[in-house]
Amino acid sequence: RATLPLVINTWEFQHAADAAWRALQAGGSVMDAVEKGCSRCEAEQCDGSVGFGGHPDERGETTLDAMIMNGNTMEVGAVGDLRRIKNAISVARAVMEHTEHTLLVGESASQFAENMGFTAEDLTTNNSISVFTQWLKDNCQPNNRKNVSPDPSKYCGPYKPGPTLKHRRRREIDIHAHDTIGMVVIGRDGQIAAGTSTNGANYKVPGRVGDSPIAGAGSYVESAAGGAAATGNGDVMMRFLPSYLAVELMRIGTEPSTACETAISRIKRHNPGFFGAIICANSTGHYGAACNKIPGFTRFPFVVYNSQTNTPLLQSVDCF
Ligand code: SD4
Repeated sequence: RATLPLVINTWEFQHAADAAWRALQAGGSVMDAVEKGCSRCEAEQCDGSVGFGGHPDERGETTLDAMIMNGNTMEVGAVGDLRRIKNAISVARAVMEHTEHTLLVGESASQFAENMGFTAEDLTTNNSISVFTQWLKDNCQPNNRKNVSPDPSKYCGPYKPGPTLKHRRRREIDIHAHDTIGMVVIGRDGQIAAGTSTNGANYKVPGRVGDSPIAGAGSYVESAAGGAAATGNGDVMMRFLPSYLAVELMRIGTEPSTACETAISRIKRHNPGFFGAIICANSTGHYGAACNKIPGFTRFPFVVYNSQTNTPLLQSVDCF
């Protein structure tokens, strides 16, 4: 039996679900709940994959992607490649509420955030510096020595015309260093909002933006149908708009877990080994999740908070 309200989010981020639930209990909107929940993860640096100090890019800088979507108005606010600002989901909401736009990126997004009163600060930490330094030493072989061909698997730029992808190092998301928070919140009256926040892929090429701030990819919601949020290898997943697909399937009556599985299957058809998972909830508060089974990733944990669980309850689904 499903009950409303419902908070559901990716991974073991129970504090995030708790923060979202409390926001609802305090009379906040579903948008407030998503913002509070994701902000909690940003402040706690959930898994090192959300917020400051995690997943440095190839130059050692941590940059953030986030989005928030209102399933009643279909408004979206998002930021990609945000620098020097910790609270990415709130900047995303400011984009939605204070501009006519949907997505701001890079330095200009940071400038917007500063103008909106967000504090600019260094997102690197001692930990991110030491992780980055080690990675550089182990993996990044500069292509600057005469008469020595660089090991293609250790190519880290500078990027010039010439080497094609198969000669360059492929950046895989480290499945043990997950992961993005994606959250769907349904209010008592059936209003739904969704959001995501992440520091993206490890050692990405600077400028890389993942799936998380892309509507339909990182998350998607329409109050009449449901909401979904994805996590995993965004470079692959964003090509398939899995959150959009899942919501459209729920709109025509597909059960949430089947909708989630179909969204994963669609990606799997072309990328059998991709790392990724999705959570789904329909407008009545039924929910599900699915993930692609690969070595090292066979179960996907997620958190559910409703009046039945009465607590941010950790659940999980077998990947297929
Ligand atoms: C990205 N989807 O930037 C994010 C990262 C993630 O589990 O979810 N990792 O590609």
